Amino acid sequence: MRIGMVCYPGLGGSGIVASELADRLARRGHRVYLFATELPMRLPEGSPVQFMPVELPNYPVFPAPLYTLALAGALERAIREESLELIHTHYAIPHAVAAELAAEGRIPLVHTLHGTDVTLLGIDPAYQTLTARALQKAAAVTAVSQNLAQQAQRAFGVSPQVIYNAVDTERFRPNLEARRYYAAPDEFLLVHASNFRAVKRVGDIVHVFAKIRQKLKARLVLVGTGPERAEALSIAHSLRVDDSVTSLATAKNPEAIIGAADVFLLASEYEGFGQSGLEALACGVPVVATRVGGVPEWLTPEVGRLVEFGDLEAFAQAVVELLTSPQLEQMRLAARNHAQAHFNPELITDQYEALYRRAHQRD
Ligand code: GMT
Repeated sequence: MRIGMVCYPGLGGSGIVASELADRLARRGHRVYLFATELPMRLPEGSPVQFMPVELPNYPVFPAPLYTLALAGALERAIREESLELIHTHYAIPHAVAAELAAEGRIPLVHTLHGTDVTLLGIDPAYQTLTARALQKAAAVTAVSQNLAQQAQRAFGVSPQVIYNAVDTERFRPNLEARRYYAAPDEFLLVHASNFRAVKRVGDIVHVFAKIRQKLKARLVLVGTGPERAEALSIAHSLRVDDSVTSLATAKNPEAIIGAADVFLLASEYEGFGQSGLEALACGVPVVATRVGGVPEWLTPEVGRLVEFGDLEAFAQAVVELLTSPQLEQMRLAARNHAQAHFNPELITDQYEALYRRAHQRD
């Protein structure tokens, strides 16, 4: 099939999911065109996917570059010139509307909802009506968790099929030999990785870490960067734990450090899924996370702990209990097995392929 895939190229999980899916589909023999404003960071090197840059011409008359129109134009050209047979967008805003503008009913559209495109932007009156209309007209809508599918029903009046995210367990694997680069032999190594947006509550992670430090010797490595990074580091300074916190802003190979951790921390206010936590499980690293959004759908008691959002005391307590538990080693094995068994990339690609076939037949 000739598939146009659309995503944001940056550090966000939706771009990762889209790029890796595009790559796997192309390796199965589909012709896949990946549309984004820059080469997506996690598109594997040497991938057979054809990157289609979305140029953003700006003119002084525009208040800002017209991304939706530029993307719609690029998709429309590819429908004619590359004979696209289906478009699959990741993150509904504004991709669902742009694809609808481009296709005008000529080819089926599939949209995958990821999180804040429903819970934050999806309820903003500036975007809600037209996005709902585009999603309702699509051949298929998917969501990355049951929780997000329910939220989408309320926000947009659609009933998405749930297709969970996958994790590449070849790439995300235990890496305990690297532990010595990040922590002293007598320190536990705790890791958080994200795009440091407000919803990730990285400040809470630092507060939790300060509580853990009162009980155990530990080091916190913060992987990635974004708007809240400076604030998180300033909290570490004010709580006098900055000498035990390492910030690694570049995240080209997050698996190298995640695979060396004892426990992975995720304190988000909401997660449509929580891809970084699943990547930690694949590395054999148990996760302590807030009970929000789609997180409880992959974080079971055998592989980690759920705590109520905002209860920092309980969060710290759960981490200390895990680190000192005789079951930690068993949990590490269970974490990797769980990721391999339930979030296998090939099985998840099968689900998308089946969906594309149905969408095409329906059209
Ligand atoms: O997590 C982010 O801030 C970025 C965002 C995105 O769309 O790039 O991530 C969302 O999609 C990921 C992939 O499906 C999910 O794992 C994240 O949970 C989701 N983020 C939120 O819902 C906050």
